[in-house]
Amino acid sequence: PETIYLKDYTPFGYKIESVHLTFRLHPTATRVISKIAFAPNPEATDKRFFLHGEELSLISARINGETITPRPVEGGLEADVPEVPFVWEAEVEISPETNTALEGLYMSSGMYCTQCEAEGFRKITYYPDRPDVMATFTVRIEGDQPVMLSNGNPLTAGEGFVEWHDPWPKPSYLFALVAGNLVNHPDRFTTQSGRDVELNIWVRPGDEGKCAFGMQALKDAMAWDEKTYGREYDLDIFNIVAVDDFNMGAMENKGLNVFNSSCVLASKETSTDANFERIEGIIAHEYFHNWTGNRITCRDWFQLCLKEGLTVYRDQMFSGDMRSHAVKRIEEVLQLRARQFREDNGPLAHPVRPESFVEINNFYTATVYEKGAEIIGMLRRLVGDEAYRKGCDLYFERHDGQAVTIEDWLKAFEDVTGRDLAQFKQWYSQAGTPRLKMSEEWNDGTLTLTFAQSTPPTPGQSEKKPQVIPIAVGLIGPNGDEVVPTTVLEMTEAEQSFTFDGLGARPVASVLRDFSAPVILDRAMDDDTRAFLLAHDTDPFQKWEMGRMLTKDMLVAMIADDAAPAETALDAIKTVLTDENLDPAFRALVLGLPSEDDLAQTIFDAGQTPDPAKIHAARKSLRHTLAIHLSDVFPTLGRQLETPVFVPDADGSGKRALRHALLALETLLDGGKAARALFARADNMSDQGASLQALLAAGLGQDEIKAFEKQWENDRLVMDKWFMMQVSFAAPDKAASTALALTQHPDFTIKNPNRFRAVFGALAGNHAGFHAADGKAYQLLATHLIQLDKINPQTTARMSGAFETWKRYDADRQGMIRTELERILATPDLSRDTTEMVTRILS
Ligand code: B3K
Ligand code: ZN
Repeated sequence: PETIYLKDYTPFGYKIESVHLTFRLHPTATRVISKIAFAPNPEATDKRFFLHGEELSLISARINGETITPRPVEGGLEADVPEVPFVWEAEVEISPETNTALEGLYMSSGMYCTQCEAEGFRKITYYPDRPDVMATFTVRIEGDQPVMLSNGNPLTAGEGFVEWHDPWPKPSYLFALVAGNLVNHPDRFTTQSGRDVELNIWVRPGDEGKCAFGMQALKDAMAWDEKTYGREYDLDIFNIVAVDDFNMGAMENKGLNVFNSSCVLASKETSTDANFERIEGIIAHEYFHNWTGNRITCRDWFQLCLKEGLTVYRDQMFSGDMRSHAVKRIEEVLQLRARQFREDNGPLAHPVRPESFVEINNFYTATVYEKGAEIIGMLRRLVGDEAYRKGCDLYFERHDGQAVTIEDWLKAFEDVTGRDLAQFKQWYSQAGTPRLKMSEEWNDGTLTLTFAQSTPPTPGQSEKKPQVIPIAVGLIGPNGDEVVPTTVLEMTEAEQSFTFDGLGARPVASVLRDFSAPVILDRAMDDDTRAFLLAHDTDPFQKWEMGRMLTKDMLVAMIADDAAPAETALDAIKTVLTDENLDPAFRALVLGLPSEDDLAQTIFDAGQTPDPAKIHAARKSLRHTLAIHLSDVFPTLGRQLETPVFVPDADGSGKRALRHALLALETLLDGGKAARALFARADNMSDQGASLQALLAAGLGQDEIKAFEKQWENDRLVMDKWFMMQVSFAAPDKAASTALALTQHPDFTIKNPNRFRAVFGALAGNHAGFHAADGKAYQLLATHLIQLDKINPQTTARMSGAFETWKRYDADRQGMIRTELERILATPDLSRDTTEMVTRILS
């Protein structure tokens, strides 16, 4: 397969004035008739008229009304065209029903829907399917479906047809069409300038009762973007549709967002607190794309982080405002470390703005999204809140209606601040997680902090340059009072010192507050100092981080030499846990132990080979010790944390999170009594799911698993949880056989990405089970990836990332994984998506 390079970018030879599309819907023979007004692009030198097109049957093509015969070429067609404006017309036939890749126009539960980002529009009609070609679309849909939707505002409707017009120029990846038997949950929103907007969430009949929460999230997001960024909605209607078969979370098509039903449908009976939080965040994310992505889009796919990193940053700030910034930041860092650091420290490491790709869908990664968002956070910290807002305003004003680059984004901030952001820009081009080594010196009232930065080599990048690292620091005096509030040190050199003088007594430095940069801080610190900061730090992130370091070190010692858990650490955790002045959600996070995957990486980074079975055993043993150590506080705390009425807000979910964390520990001691009681009386999925998980984690719960299935057999989204939990909590020697047995269940299907992920995502996430010494889990996953690749390359490629950490492990495991990866690669007709991923993982 061909590799595409950023350096090869050239503009398309033609501009588009308008696009008219007619769809005659049919499950296996949909006709798409296009009429596109082209004009030569004066800024382009390459005048080749090439239109992308894949899996299309061309019926006819015309230029200025005259029938022509275009030349078929790899990935599309070419034609000879006039050097003046002309009209292109084509009719093609496509088959939505047999489109199992869920890209282009496909069918899900009897309903037509589309997914065009990144390059799906070329499976709908011949078109310059690249983000820098923007045009206004008018769409006519002919068919007998009760509801037929496209982008923009409704134009006309009649017997068997509807027409839509989108006045805002957009690239083809934002095109959408939905048609089916849908019902809506309607609402309205008035924008700050007085535009009255009709809002709808469209779902399958029966799901109407699960839309209210998503609708409120949408209205909150609309109001937030006006208040925080001055950005207003720009059409008369905003539609959201829930779809069961979807490769990712959701899609920001202009005026017609399409959602994986798991990311929009919510009810207290069927959704956990974590589901509610995620739904709120994703609805906001897709809505925010209307400005960061749609009105201003990417020049080419290498600039993906321009819209994704920025939009993730925006949704993170929104969620923080809606809930708690402290808790949200800790959750973000947990995610970043679990997904992005893992990626950045393995064979799939790539810059936030990659320089080449084979299949762009493989670059919708934690690095582009999450590290991309961290870069925006650092930029804001460096320029300050006011200049950040001014820079954004300038960016919106200057580039509205354009397809732009990271350079354009940064230029807006250079122009409002007068700063040179050249070195800062390296965050976009240099892959790998920087290591920041810190040492300190105390001399007569002066504290000197010295930092040395280095980034290990990553694929294709052996040499790394120093980056700009904002290090937020505060100082805590010996009596626990803060003597220097947060200040941001701006590190630009490979090694650099910063001094604080005029200090009375030697303070303790709180470093990298709020996780001010996505780096790995290496700092020698004893348990007492950590316990001190855990008790006194005013920065919630660092406070949590100290607890995390205490438990991590304790676990690493237990794994290495079967050491007993350290009393200082256990006591420090208990103190935080029982501190009623602290948010329960925060306390729950302090009680959470580092994951087995995290421990494996830590052990590997320290130069040792992680043993998954030992890691699992140590974590289990620490959980048991913690349970005993905390058992005297269970009754009182449990009572304080009751939430008689379920409200999925920060307060309610925080209390439940802590109560569930305690319940999981208690279940290790009481034979499942408390968990069974909660399971029996639960009136919401948070309680029901958490009690079932507590039982499963303790090796109990088989009766409850049966009851749960009986209760929820007709609810797909809840059944995904049922599949997932059993694999996630299976004992290491049972994980592969549990997954295999579940694939025989009548409700298992590899065609539905949510169901496939429920079983195999859970298998890959069960660290000790996935890495069980017999290699059965590796084999099982590889076998199913090979099957899925024929049906859905995108999800296959994504799931192959389960193997990305293979070089951490011993020679036996590496050998077994290599065998499986080579087996996948040897599959005849393996997709471009999976071929690229597996090749990179193996390299
Ligand atoms: N932009 C889409 C992701 C498209 C993924 C294509 N494989 C959703 C989002 O980030 O909002
Ligand atoms: Zn996005």
